[in-house]
Amino acid sequence: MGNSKSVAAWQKSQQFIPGGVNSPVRNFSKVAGTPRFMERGQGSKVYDIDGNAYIDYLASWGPLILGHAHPSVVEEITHTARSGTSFGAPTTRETELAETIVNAVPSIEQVRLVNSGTEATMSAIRVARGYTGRNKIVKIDGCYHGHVDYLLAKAGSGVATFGLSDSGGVPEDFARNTLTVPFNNADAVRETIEANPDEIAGLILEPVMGNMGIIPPRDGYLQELRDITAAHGIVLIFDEVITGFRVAYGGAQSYYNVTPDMSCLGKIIGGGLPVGAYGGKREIMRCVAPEGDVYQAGTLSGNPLAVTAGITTLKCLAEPGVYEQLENRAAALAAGLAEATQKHGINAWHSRVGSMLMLYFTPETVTDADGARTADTERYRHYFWGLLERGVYIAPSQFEAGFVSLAHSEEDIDTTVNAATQVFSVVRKAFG
Ligand code: KE4
Repeated sequence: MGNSKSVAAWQKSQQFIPGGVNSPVRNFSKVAGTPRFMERGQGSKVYDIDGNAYIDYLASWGPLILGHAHPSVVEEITHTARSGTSFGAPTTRETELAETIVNAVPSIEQVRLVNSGTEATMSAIRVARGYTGRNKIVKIDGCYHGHVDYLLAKAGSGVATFGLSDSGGVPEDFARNTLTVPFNNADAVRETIEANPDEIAGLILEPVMGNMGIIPPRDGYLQELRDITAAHGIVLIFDEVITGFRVAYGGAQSYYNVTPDMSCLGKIIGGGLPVGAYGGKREIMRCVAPEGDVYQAGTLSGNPLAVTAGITTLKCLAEPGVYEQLENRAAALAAGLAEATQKHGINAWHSRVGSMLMLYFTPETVTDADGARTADTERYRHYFWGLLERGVYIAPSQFEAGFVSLAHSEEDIDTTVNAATQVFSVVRKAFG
């Protein structure tokens, strides 16, 4: 059906919006083509304005674990909207979502709802600094925590996609308190702490890296970070904006059985509407205004519509058998893709944790951001377009993640593997 309407829409959007998009990674610049303007989604599919249908593994970058336009979510949002959309006053729904999160996530005794993952991580770090009275933060090379000024150092996601080492517009002294270490290397953390005695407020990381493709923690790594930070009074912060309610109902911290001091959430807890959250031990959260002196606020924080979408989504995820289905579907997809790359002699590193997965076109083993950077992004570009032309929509960047939802059927998985098999034969020919 072509893409003439998306071409026209993009030409127009670029007149009014930088890059024609409201978030950089949407603009396909690293796969060199016209972004597809989406009209609607239903279950595992999205449909662009030219009428093309795609099996969707982007899932709006993670939130849509139930699939698009889930009937319960749509019904509850519609019902709620009829009573008003925002009051700027407390509602019992916010308490219901907070209680659900507290009961699900081991590290969280109290939680503050915000409007994005960026707000969540920014606020968590401010709390860690307020709680410890220290200034420095340790982050992991390749982890992305949203567009927080001082966390854009060596970030993943769009920063990596666009080959930026940092972001423009961030004064040097903003990043001065940010120390960066490689993933899966506990000694580097020990050395950094020794070099900055009693100065480090917090260590923030994605427990499974999801913004340089998918990179799992090596056995024992998270527990080592837990032990090191506890020994030095450093607040350990798991950024579970992607992994929260994704890899397990209790997030990566329950999947790996390591409990941080604070956690950040987003994406899935909003069910496709804007919700972020940060929380942790009650002793730490007491610092947050109005109870404490660490200020954080938001006009639409805990918004009734967004909170309703989140509550409904988490209720669906609490049903028996949900994570087994996600595991089975994602495992079948990963196995099919691995078989297809082997069949066509394609050097690829396959990585998956639960229903989030990615393949890297590299002969290397990927255990940190440097390993991910060995991936052949030109091959990935061919893979992306080959799948899109065959009705499969994956992340338009090697440095992102793919997501399987409860709406993906066995037929969707078979169709995807067949399409990938065709693409790998083309890639093999194109790249020898
Ligand atoms: P938001 O501010 O985009 O809601 O969340 C920021 C964020 C924080 N932490 C992690 C681990 C994240 O992955 C994100 C956002 N993820 C990116 C893509 N991986 C969102 C897509 C985009 O930037 O448009």
